[in-house]
Amino acid sequence: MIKESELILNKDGSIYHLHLQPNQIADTIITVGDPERVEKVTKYFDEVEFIVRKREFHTQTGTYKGKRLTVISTGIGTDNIDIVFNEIDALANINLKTRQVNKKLKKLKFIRIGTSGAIQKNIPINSLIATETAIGFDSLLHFYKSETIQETKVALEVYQQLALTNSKSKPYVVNGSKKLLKHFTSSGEITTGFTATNVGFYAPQGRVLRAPLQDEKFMDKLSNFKYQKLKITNLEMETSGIYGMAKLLGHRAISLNAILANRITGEFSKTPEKIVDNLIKLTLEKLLDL
Ligand code: R1P
Repeated sequence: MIKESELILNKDGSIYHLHLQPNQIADTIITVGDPERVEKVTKYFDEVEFIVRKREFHTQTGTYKGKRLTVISTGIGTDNIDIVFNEIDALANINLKTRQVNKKLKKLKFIRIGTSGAIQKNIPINSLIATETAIGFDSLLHFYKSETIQETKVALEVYQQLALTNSKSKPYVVNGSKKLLKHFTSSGEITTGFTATNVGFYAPQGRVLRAPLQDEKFMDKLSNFKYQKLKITNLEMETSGIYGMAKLLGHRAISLNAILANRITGEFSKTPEKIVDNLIKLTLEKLLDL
């Protein structure tokens, strides 16, 4: 039995941060960063069963062309991913009344519809990338017993080649679902990528407004990193956590990125809403035959 202090429920029996009940989540879950993006997905639904909002977590469950889907905003960062994945998994796999883990575990599908910046010159803005492998410069996964789900060889290579001076935590590397990757990339609109995740938007992604960087070469090292055929394609703030938590808990996940910026050429999309909308429509259609 999981203690009240560990599995926290609200007065209405819903899970602590997300404020959701077990029957309110579908088996396929779309995660978005921005709470405002939830409606940009569900406006294409046949119907929305309900809307729940708490902090940065905005959830809507409904059907798209007859398929039941949940769309949830995670806010920014892998710290939020820790909460969203543990609480959604609890809704699916823990009996909240008896506080016991269910004997038969559900395997959910998670699809991130996110935005990101490319770190290779040849990746155009307004293109779409599905992450095959994620490298986490955040430390989330290190707090879980997770060695067996990590790609430790690649992580060691990153650690050695980058010779990080700006982080005390070692990077970790996790793969997404091969099946979902194939499904989303087979028709060619979305290319395959190797995504780096970090803990902030400015210095952790090499941006300087006024505060100087501890390691000015960090971005160069990231974009020049090479392991066999792997080059890091893009940088954002959630994918490593999503892949790590999904794998740990026995779910499938894929991260789809609308490339809004190219950090090497310095360009930013003139039509960010349009490219995100394209990714939303493409994702919804592709989910129908999954
Ligand atoms: C930063 O602006 C945010 O945008 C990206 C980053 O991962 C970070 O969450 O993704 P989303 O647009 O999905 O939030």
